[in-house]
Amino acid sequence: MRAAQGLLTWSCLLGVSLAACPFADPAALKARAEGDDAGSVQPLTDAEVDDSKGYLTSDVGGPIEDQNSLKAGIRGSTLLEDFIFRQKIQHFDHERVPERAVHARGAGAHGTFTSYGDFSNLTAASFLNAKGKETPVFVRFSTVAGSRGSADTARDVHGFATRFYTDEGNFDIVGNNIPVFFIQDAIRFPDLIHSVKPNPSNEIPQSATAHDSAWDFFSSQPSTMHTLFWAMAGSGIPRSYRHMDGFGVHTFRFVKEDGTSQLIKWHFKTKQGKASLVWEEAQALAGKNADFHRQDLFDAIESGNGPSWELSVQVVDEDKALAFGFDLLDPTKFIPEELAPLQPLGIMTLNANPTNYFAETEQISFQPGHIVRGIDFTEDPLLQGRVFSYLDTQLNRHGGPNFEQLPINRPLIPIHNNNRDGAAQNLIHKNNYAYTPNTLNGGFPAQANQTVGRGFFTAPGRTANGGGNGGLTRELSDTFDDHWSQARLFYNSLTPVEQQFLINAIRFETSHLTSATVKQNVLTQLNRISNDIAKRVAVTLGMDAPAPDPTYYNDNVTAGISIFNNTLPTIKTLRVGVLASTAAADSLSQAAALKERLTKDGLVVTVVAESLADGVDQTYSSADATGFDGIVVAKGAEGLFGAGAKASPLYPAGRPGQILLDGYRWGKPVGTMGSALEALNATGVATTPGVFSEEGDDVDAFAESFGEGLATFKVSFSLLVNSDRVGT
Ligand code: HDE
Repeated sequence: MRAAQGLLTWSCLLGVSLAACPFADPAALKARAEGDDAGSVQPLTDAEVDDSKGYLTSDVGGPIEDQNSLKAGIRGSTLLEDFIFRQKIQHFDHERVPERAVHARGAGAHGTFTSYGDFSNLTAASFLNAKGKETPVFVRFSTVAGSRGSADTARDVHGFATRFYTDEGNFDIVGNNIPVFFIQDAIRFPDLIHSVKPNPSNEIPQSATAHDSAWDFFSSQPSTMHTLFWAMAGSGIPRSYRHMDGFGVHTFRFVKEDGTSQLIKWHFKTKQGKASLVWEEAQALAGKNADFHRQDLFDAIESGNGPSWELSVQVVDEDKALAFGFDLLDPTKFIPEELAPLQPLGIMTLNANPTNYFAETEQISFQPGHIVRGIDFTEDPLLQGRVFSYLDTQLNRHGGPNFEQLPINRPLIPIHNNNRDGAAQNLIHKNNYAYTPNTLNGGFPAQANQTVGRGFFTAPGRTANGGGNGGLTRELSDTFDDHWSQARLFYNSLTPVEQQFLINAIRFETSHLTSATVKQNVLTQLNRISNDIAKRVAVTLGMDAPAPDPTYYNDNVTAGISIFNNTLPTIKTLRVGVLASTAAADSLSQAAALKERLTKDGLVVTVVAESLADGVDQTYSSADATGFDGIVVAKGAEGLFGAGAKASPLYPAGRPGQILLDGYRWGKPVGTMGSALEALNATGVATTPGVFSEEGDDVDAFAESFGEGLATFKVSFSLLVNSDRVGT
């Protein structure tokens, strides 16, 4: 076999038999290069372990007889000889890998991306080259600052990382739910993260920025202002992963088949509509259900209501990189939709939960460097650093260079290269000539290019110096200097209620500060965005606001920013609590009727009563307003509310009223049926917008108006734009 191979190579080199020489004929080279690659790899199913039958074995297959360790006599010490014991405990001791340095807390799911058409007029990327073409995806959502066990509803930027398993390799968009970032140069990332993470002395506070060091950094590094405003508004506390958008953040590049390229920004627009929690609710949730977002995603997919996002791009010619009054290489800026419309490319739907959290969600190793043919980078200095950082971090997490071989990381197409060995090598390479160029393996793996193998290429016209003079420098371009105009644009584009919530959030965070210098610096920065904001925060801090600093003040507004200004396109999967009483027979029967009717709209309905009687799903001992997007009191339950309510030993005093009142205070639609109207008065809930009272028994009529309330989502806030809560 070896001799024959040698013969082929030599005859090829000496030109004796050109027909036998793969280098000579591109068609032959192509045929051989692609010959054994037919069909795609199925890494996940190939790796599945089915324990539904079989005997317990050790890691090397020997059957295990029982679960006791081997001892020197029935009461004697455990023997070193017990390799079964040692293997089991040792494996357990090594069960964890280092958690992600940032974005440690997250949840993910599988799905499919379907292209709307052939976009070869924009990019050579193969997953976008045909209408209806389907590409498997895995998406991982996350918070940034918290550790792996932290609560889902911490106020934070949220990760939105998507892997496309394309037929030309893996492509990752490692994005966030906010279209801009805190800093402009990757070298500052460790500083940002150190400032945000808990105090090194006592590791307090977990997963929170309401502390001196975070705001010290924010106010000393004003490039953070714009992203900070997004994080302090609704995007920092989304209702669920399903109700948030995703963004690539940096400007990337689409490269066409002819090598020409254009600049792009990636957008994932949620098909569920955007929705957010309110802060107090998020805080309560952190204690009541730390897995709130994880659970929501899992349940939606299990119930067949997997979420969808439309993937779009904004496309801009390279010579317009500075045309909008900011630099497209500056990741603290977004392009308002009015300046570059969103061009939809396809739809992504998540439809399968991971089988094993660790194997899939924990081990997936996203990298901005995972790009495919047709997509390229820009000189955004944040992106440039990320291309290094993610590979480096995966090496640390997985203890070696073979993590791309893990089932969740393997591309669906075969891999051929000269990378060899390393910890946990899973592949058995047959080629003994692991170098290029070679003759001894017939020149394989062959080098791809435009004609054969559809080789990866960098946009040919790309310049490396961003139009500068190419001299070495450690400066940032002065086109990156304006940190305040877009923060103001963002603020202007919110509804007054959301503006108030943003200010409340800054008040909450800065009220935790102890350093007078930091507080003063925060006011200085806020004042560059708006004197009104600075004043409203200053009053809470008991300080004087600085005089107006109007250089960057503007009245510009842009679409697509407000969360409260939208009606949800679907109310399916939202959760309704029906508060009923076992003490009144018609209460439970009406609760059942409400449940039946609301379930028809795809709502998830929970009937709550004093004890788990027939038709009761949850008790007042365990239920609370965080569990519901809307709350209805069924008739006959009114006796459980208010000061006059008969105390029950079954739950803490006042629980039913607390649920109703919390729901109302947190902007959820609340409603009553018939006599239950009394519950409103008893708990001090006024009949204002957001409160739906049906006089009679007509559950259909109730469901209709209540459904509209759910679609408005934070209904009482959305409607009470001019309430006395706003503008203070
Ligand atoms: Fe990340 N980031 N990041 N980041 N990032 C990581 O990589 C880093 C940045 C983002 O679900 C780490 O695998 C640097 C911007 C997401 O697995 C790490 C810089 C954006 C995820 C890392 C940034 C992100 C990460 C930690 C500044 C939005 C989670 C573990 C140059 C566009 C991915 C890991 C997942 C994770 C470094 C800035 C998004 C340490 C150095 C900007 C969604 O490598």
